This record gives sequence, C-alpha cells and structure tokens, in this order.
Amino acid sequence: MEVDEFGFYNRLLDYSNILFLCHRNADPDAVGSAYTLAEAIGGVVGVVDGCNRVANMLINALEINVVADPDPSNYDFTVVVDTSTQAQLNDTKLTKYAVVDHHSTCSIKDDAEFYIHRCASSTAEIVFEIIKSMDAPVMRKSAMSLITGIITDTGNFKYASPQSFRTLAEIIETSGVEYGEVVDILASTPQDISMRIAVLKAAMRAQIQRVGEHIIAISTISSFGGTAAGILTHIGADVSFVGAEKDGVIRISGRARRTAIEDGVNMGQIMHDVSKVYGGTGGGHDGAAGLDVDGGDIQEILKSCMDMAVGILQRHKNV
Ligand SMILES: [Mn+2]
Repeated sequence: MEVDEFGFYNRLLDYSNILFLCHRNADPDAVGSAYTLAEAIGGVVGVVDGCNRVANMLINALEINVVADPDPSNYDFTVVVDTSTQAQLNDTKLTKYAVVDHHSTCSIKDDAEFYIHRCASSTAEIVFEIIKSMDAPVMRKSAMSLITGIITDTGNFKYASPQSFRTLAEIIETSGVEYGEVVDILASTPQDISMRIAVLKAAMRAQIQRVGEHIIAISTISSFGGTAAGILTHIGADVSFVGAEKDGVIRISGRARRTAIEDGVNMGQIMHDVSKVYGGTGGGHDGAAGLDVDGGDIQEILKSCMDMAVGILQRHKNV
C-alpha cells in the first residue's frame, strides 16, 4: 500500500525494534537516509555486503553505528531504504517490511506492507519530507548525512532537480549545518592508505598522449582502478583508462571529462567496442565505464582504448 510521509511515520510508530536496511555496497544516500530515519523514529542501520568508499567516509566522520549483514528476523520490522530490487539485498530474507525509494522502477515495494516511492533525485529528499511531517527537528548529523546523500546521488548536482536545491536549502536553514562542512567531509583524503598509494602509483605510471587541446592518459594499478581513473581526470587528463589485473582477469576503468564527451568520446561505447576485440564484456555511461577481459596483455588492451579515444578526438578535430 502506498502511503504519504505522515502515514509512513505513523505506521512505523507501531513497531519498537526497527531495522533500517540499505542496499548492498551502500552509498551515502542509503546510509544517510537510513541513519536519519533511525535517529528520528528509533532503530538501527543495517548494511548488506558493506558500503562504498564515500559511505564509509561518512560513517567514520559522523561516527554512525551500522550492523553488518543483519538478519531481519531479529527485528520487529524492516524498512528497506533506497533499494528497488531484492537482488540488491543479496540473500537477505525479508518478512514484514516497508520501502522508501526513489529509483524509477521499484519491484521490492510489491510485497511491502506499505511504501513511499517517488521519482526524486535522492532518497534523502524523501526522508527529509518524512522528518518534516513528523515536526521533528533535523539534528546536525542527520542533516549532514542527508546533504551528503543529495550531493552524491545527484553527481554533485549535475542531475539535481529544482527540488533537490530547495530541499538542500531547507535542510541548511533548519539544521544550521553549513554546506561547506559537508563538502569538507567529502573532500577529505581517502583514509585507506593502500588506496592513496595506488592512486599515486597510477599517476606516476601514467602515459599520456595529446590530441589538440585534449590529453588522454593510461595507467596500471593493482586495485582501485575506478578511483584512480577518476583522479587522473581531476589532475589534467580529459580521458583516462586505468587497468588492473586480478586472478587472470584484466579490468579497465575509464573516465572522461565533459570536454571530451562533447567532442564525441563515449566511454561506454569505447569499453564495449574494445572488450569485443578481446572477447570480454564492457560498457557503462558516457563519462564512466569499464571492461573485463579474461587474460591477455594489459598494456595492449590499454593501448587499444587509448587509440580509440585518440581516433575519435582526431576525427572531431579535423571536421
Ligand atoms: Mn539513492
């Protein structure tokens, strides 16, 4: 049954021991939304199969308690947060549960006792409306976690709706949290030293090629390829490809800046095309994509990626 914000909160009052459960590899929108609901209504935050890097940073910075891989049968009721399919919860067995989600399709709500499903830019925006309907104050830590959820789910506001900005402004106004405080948490250096070493090595080993005003970089690393590729585009590359090899599988992560995308680079397409050449799989978005190949020469595959990007940018330059 679909309910409104007040109905959602009102129904949860019937339960005392509530699990607010995030999807696997939980992101800040999931963790921030679950944490805010748990603080306001009472309950605990659960995560399935860990959290992503930024969510872990948020958990550390705000000292949020999370239960890893919880069993919903140990709780009176479960609220599934920012999750649209059962697959996103792995094998977690749900019995009585509610859903709050913002993804365009949401199948997990079909068996829920009640749910709120809106096409917002983030679940955090919906959660803020729930808190408002309760007439509850927005605590500092909750406000910071909701703002983090909005920032990350909207890709630093690239995909934000006018409502995202309105909600953000309202959270800032009512909680007294400054936007800069949250940006500082997000900008803080990754705490994982192995990641910092990996990213620096990727920068050290980078080979670059220039096409007109564009720079394409390739590099290798043993893990954190996606992060490293992203950072290479922050420090000067317009297009980057970072390869990592693990257990005989070669994985290439690619990132492109808007400047390169506007000139015809589509990372998803490049990854798809290159992966086919080597009998692997690949794809993704315009600006971020990846491929996996079973075995092969990592340098050769990286070179193919670079050649394809160079070709696209050269053709664009010549027209
Ligand atoms: Mn989300």
